[in-house]
Amino acid sequence: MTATAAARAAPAKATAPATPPAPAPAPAPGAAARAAAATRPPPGSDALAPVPAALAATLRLTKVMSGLRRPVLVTAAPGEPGRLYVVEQAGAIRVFEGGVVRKERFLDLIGKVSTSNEQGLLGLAFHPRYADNRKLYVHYTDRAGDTRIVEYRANSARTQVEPASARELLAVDQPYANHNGGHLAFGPDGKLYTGLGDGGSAGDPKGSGQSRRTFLGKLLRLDVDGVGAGSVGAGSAGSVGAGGKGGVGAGSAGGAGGKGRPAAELVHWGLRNPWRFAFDSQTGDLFIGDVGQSRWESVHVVGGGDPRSHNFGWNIAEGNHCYNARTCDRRGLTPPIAEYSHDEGCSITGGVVYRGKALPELAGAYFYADYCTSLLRSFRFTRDPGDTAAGSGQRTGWARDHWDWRAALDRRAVLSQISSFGTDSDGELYLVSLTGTVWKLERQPAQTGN
Ligand SMILES: [Ca+2]
Repeated sequence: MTATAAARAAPAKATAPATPPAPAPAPAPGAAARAAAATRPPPGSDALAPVPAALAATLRLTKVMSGLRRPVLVTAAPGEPGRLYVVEQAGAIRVFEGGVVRKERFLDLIGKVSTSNEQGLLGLAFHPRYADNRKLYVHYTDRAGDTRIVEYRANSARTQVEPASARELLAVDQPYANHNGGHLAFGPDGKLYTGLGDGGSAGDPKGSGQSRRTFLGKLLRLDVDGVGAGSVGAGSAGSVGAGGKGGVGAGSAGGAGGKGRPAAELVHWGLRNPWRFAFDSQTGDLFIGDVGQSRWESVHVVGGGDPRSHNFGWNIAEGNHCYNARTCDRRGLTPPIAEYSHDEGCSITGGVVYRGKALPELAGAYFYADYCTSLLRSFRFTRDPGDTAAGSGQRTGWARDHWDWRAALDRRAVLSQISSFGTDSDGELYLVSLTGTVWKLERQPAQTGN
């Protein structure tokens, strides 16, 4: 999210790639048809358009919480309808229920986390079987600024976390204070996914995005239910050598596996700062909002069940564009599905796919925003039917119904510093502002005029 102007100082020219596309591999039976399909977009356009007026007129944003301290997340726990958890960056998790934010903290890590602009308590996810096992996961930067992912268990009443239940799953050294990623979400495979930025500074000076020897600049996953000890190096088919040769992890505090720790697998790479990502609860599609450096903010999408490891290009490319060079070799890099330039924002806040009950006309719409300008948009992802067998480096699908919401939902321009999106147990959509406010997307009350 909050990359500073200083962090963006490195100049980069946005230039159309001069590199020709990679030569096609020898076709397998049926591959020609798939390749043809892969180059043919589905009906419709990916062009940005205002949300249809008839739809916009039925919706509104309603303020449901205020007075929070730098909130960065709202989420719900399985089996707890009517309750939301709010993460405050300084290290508190608070409960929202019955229209009020409870005074007592569900978890208090204040004093254990670092507090510069992009540091702190950054992520929270509940175990899919939380209703039975009361396990939850947090992602924070510790007092030294290094990344920690820790499992906790709630008390039997689920009113507070038991501090003594802490089990550290992953620790990664951070070379700089910014670009820490921080999100946590369980995937359709039951594994815990997290994103780490390139480590920080500007321009990825350590080359983390393109290095397979660091967890930085990656999307990772952990099998929190697996036996920790002995799983080092196990990896799995499709993992990018994470832990496999002991390469990754050797250079990271804690690294992959270790006593009581699950091995972390590299899933996707070439990311700069995947501050927020989300899975579509219906399709398993993965949406990653990757914060750009100087010119371009990107949304990457990987179809549910796609077994490949995608390289999204940083710091060879920034979105669809060469970074810091007129030409670059973008072969093997998977392009974003949507992007916008710094003429329209400065730091993307990846959102969620709407699968709620109240607004069925929004089913499948992925929302995202910009932290700096409160740009607010959505699109639907159409998976490329040919995108199954080939390697990383081709378009995974297409954006459709790409809508600009700001004029419709923020008529008085009150949205600012959008830090996150979230959903409640019904799948209804919330926007979180770092200024302390949480908004809910709702149906306008029926007009009862005379
Ligand atoms: Ca960092």
